Amino acid sequence: MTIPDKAIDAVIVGAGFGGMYAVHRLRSMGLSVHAFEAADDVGGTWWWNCYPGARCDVESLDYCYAFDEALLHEWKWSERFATQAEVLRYANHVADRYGLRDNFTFNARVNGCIWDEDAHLWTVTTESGDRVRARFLIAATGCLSKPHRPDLPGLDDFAGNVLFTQAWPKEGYDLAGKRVGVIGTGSSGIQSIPEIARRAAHLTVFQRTANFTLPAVNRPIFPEYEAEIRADYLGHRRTILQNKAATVKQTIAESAFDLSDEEREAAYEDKWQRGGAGGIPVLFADSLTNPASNEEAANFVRRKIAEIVEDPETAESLTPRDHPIATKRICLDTDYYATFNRPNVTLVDLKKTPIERVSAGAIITANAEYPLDVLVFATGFDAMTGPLRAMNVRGSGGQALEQVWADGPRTWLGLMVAGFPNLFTVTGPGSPSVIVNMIAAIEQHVNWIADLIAHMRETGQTRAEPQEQAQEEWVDEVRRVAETTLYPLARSWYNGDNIDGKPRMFMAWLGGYPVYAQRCDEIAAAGYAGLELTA
Ligand code: NA7
Repeated sequence: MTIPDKAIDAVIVGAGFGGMYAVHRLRSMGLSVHAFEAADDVGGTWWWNCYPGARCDVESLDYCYAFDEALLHEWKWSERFATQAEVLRYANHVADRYGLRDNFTFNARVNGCIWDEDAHLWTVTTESGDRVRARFLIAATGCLSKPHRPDLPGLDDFAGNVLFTQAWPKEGYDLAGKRVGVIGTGSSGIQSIPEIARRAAHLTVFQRTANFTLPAVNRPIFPEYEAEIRADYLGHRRTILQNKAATVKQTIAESAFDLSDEEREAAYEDKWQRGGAGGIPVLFADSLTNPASNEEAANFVRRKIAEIVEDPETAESLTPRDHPIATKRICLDTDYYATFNRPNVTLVDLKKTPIERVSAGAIITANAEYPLDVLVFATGFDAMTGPLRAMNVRGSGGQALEQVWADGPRTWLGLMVAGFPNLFTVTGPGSPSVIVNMIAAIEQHVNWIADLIAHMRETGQTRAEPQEQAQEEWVDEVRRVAETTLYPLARSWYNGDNIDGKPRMFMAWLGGYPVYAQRCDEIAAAGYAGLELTA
């Protein structure tokens, strides 16, 4: 699309599910919109993260838009947990169906956003020199889109190929006959390791922290279950939106100790056999608040690791002991622990023998050298704040978001930021975002933003900024809710721990989707209490 010369209503950043829906929703209201995307097509995280084994960990029937019932019904998912390729096909289908690409400039990375206080307009520029002026700026930049790539000593000397799960070659990469090293055992590592092990001559996994992962038990969707949902798909959606994670409810009792030892063990076993992420850690409502309850779930998984992994030393290294289960994002896998029984797989426990350096053909640790042809980084992201800070946003009085957030992100509802009028952060820090079904969170945010913009147009307002006091209260509430849980006990990207120098702060709302959505609705119904609306 040609970039408009005249000021438009809204500029949207990102062509993931957030940006796509924002374009559709605002355009349907008759607004003029233009959107930028760094990649060459739609899909966001599903465009970039195309490593072997990449898969959604929310059930397909719930990981989709619900804004159009016809769309819900016409798209058929083939598996319980969709592959990256299938989710990307879905994103493309949506883009085609609603003509969304018409409003996008692709291969355009936003590198500057400046607020003009006199005109009440944002000026947004890209690395390639595009420039748009717009009343509203909608950052749909995703929570996990700025990669974290650790700089290992000697990495530049490595003569083999260096790959990143987050930017896997689109044309694929033939691992056959190769000696591969994977650094990182978060979700991306845990999903890709079994696949890489099947293809490579040898795989060496460099693990810094053992992580909890549960069997996905991926399979075709049971036809009776699908038929039941499709009989009233929107009703099903309304039902799951009443649950904390905006997915199907798994909790069976308030406390792990409401059941006898035998009953509890049987319940964990049942969930383990059925699979899925929302199982074992949320089976009991107190799993993430009561350390003893959490330890029951953690010990169950630890026993499973000991049963599956044949070599006791490898099993022990794979056993997480430094954080409560699910306080680092729980992973879903297919054959992860069993992969370490393969003769072509070696686990290197970096807690015992840290990486010293990389040479032309190997990774060298404190006591061994591991020859490699390919090095894969599955080392995560500068989560939540990284993508927003990278846009170089300057608000009222020229203040930089980077500076304002130097001690951690401060937002109102995870949606807006004091000092940055008319800026909206879809699934921003301080909202449920990564803790819940992301597509549900995206739709709720975009709908709220669209309703506010409609209200401003009706009432002739051109500037919206949260009051400092309202923002501080929200930041405080997010912190207080987090402190009632076990989440702050883990060193994780939820807390900013994975990036050197990043301030420690729990970055998501843990009070659950329904409470959050209700709060947003009440604020809107009260004429946007907490927001300063001016003309
Ligand atoms: P994660 O979950 O942040 O995992 C990154 C992994 O990389 C984790 O095991 C890290 O160990 C490890 N890591 C990071 N830096 C290093 C260095 N320097 N040396 C060794 N190991 C390192 O990212 P993912 O991409 O797997 O998953 C992110 C989300 O994407 C996921 O939760 C899903 O929502 C989708 P650490 O634990 O920090 O010791």
